[in-house]
Amino acid sequence: MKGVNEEDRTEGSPVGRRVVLGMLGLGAAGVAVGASVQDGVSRALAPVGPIGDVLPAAGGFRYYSVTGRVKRRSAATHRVTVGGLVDKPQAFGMADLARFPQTVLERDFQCVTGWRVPDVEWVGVVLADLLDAVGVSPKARAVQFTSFDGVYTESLTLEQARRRDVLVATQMEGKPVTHDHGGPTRLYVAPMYGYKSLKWLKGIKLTEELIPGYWEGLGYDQHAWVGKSNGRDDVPT
Ligand SMILES: Nc1nc2c(c(=O)[nH]1)N[C@H]1C(S)=C(S)[C@@H](COP(=O)(O)O)O[C@H]1N2
Ligand SMILES: [Mo]
Repeated sequence: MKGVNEEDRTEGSPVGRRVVLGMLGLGAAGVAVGASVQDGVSRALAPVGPIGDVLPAAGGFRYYSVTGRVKRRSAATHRVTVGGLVDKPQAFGMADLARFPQTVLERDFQCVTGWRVPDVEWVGVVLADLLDAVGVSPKARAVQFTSFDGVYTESLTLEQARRRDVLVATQMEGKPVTHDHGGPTRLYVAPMYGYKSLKWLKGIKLTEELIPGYWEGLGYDQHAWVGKSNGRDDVPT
């Protein structure tokens, strides 16, 4: 019993995250770029612990927020904007999103720090359908996502973003996505690790270049396929 608890605690701790960073190749980056990168990452990761952004949540999830508490947005007034290299920038409210075909995906949700929640059900609009609605410019090669926490960002190549298992999620486990899980709208990138699934989604921007996200800037893989090697990477050239 004691052993189980201890292991569980280690997975979400700063140590756990550092070990995983090593696995993802940060060790190599540290060697190549110099000690300052490693120091920077350690400092940045220090708040990732019981004090700051890791709270135990129901059903095996942890609530993550690199910014601590985030101000709530009411579903009635919340909008997701889609802009950048598009023909017709638009802001979608919850009622607008509800008019698109709804997709249900049930998958394991996996964080790189080791925790995994089996069979989580998400409902939302396939991101590709939103992209088609605004019309993507031929110059666009990537998509950047921003959060109304004001800090967290993520990105995908346009090819990744057009997969049918990438959603703007509005429901999780049969209910509207809760604030703590990133509602009213959250990105859900089913084939990748949890850090790609940006919470409190407010902006979707088509870009020419792939702009690394929050954790990528700290050494995480841009292409975070679960259970696949980097052989599937498809960086735009
Ligand atoms: N805005 C924002 N999105 C985020 C994060 C975050 O800190 N801030 N953490 C990411 C990570 S590392 C994981 S594993 C999942 C965790 O989702 P949860 O908080 O709903 O459990 O959210 C991802 N999206
Ligand atoms: Mo994560």
